[in-house]
Amino acid sequence: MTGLAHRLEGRRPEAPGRSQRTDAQANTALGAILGAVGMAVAAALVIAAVGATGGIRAVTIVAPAAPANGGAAAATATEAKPAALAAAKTTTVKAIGASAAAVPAPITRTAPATVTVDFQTKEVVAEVAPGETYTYWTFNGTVPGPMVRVRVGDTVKLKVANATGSVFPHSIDLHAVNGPGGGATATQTPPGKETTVSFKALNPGLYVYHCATGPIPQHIANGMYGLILVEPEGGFAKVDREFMVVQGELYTNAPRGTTGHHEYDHKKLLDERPDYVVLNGSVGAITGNDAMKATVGETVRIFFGVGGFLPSSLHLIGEIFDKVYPEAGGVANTNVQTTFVPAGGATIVEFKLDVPGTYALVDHSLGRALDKGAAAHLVVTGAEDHTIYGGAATGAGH
Ligand SMILES: [Cu+2]
Repeated sequence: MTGLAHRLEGRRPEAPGRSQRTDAQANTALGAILGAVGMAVAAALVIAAVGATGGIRAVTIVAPAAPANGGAAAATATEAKPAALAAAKTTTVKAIGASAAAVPAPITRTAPATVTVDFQTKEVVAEVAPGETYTYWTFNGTVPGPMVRVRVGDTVKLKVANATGSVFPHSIDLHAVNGPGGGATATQTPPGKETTVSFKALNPGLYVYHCATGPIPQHIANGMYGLILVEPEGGFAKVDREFMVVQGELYTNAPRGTTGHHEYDHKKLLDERPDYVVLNGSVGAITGNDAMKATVGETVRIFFGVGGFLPSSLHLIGEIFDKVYPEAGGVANTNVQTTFVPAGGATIVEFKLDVPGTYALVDHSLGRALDKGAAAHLVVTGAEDHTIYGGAATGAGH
């Protein structure tokens, strides 16, 4: 995918009700992509409440070109006209996306322990893109919720407190649990109430957690998912950087790019036609100031999960995963270009950085990345090595 140019640009102002046709045309070019602005997000760890701060973030399509054939335009001309949206709501959190750097530190203890994890479920209003608001349902006010890190053999005592201001009950199903509903049967929690559940982490690996209150697909689509890592005995090999990225979708009553307040659209969810496919909650959440950052020569590990319903073909443009734990299981593969991550699944990828530049982590079902938001940036600084890469490392927009 080295032919894809990355460009960092501010978001182009768009008229309300912009049709999808522009996206389709831009898509055929596969040329200039992925711009972003962003700001910091407060980290969110286990055993702690999470607060998010931040600002506007976006990925925009630039330089739309005429389609190579008229097919794409003709097909999209039949798309239903986007709904006129109500005005954007006042946001109750500045940025919904959890920081990719919000990974708890590796566990150094050599014996199991009892670990306390507190979740607060909160319904908040935030921007999915500038001028486009959505009512997210969250664990601790961010999407994804805080990453939990425990060790195999640990006993986890987990509390779910549903905020007083919530409208709906919520709960948690952790795929790391051996027990009914993954904890969901014990944690159905009305607004203003608390529930608890405990479990022993028997199986090492990286697991998705999500709300499991009906209608479950809606609770998940609205942002109620995250990752729990159960470290194996002895932990993982040491790396220089660890990041957390979780993919999800938003199904709304107007296409991405339509300003105003977007409402959940159940039919689109059933049809699996999301308007947004996002990495960490909103378009461009892991770009600009909030991009992942590393230095040439460093080793990087990304904990990646799919909280939503579309499987992800995870690819880092311009790099190769030296090691992948497929489906986050116990056996590693090596030298992988793209790894497949199922809905409700996860993976762990590791790689060493050889050349500086801006690298895009994408779902290689590229319409999701280029048009719908599923792209994150890794900014690598350091010395060039022209024996490894002889092209421009800081080309247009980098
Ligand atoms: Cu819920």
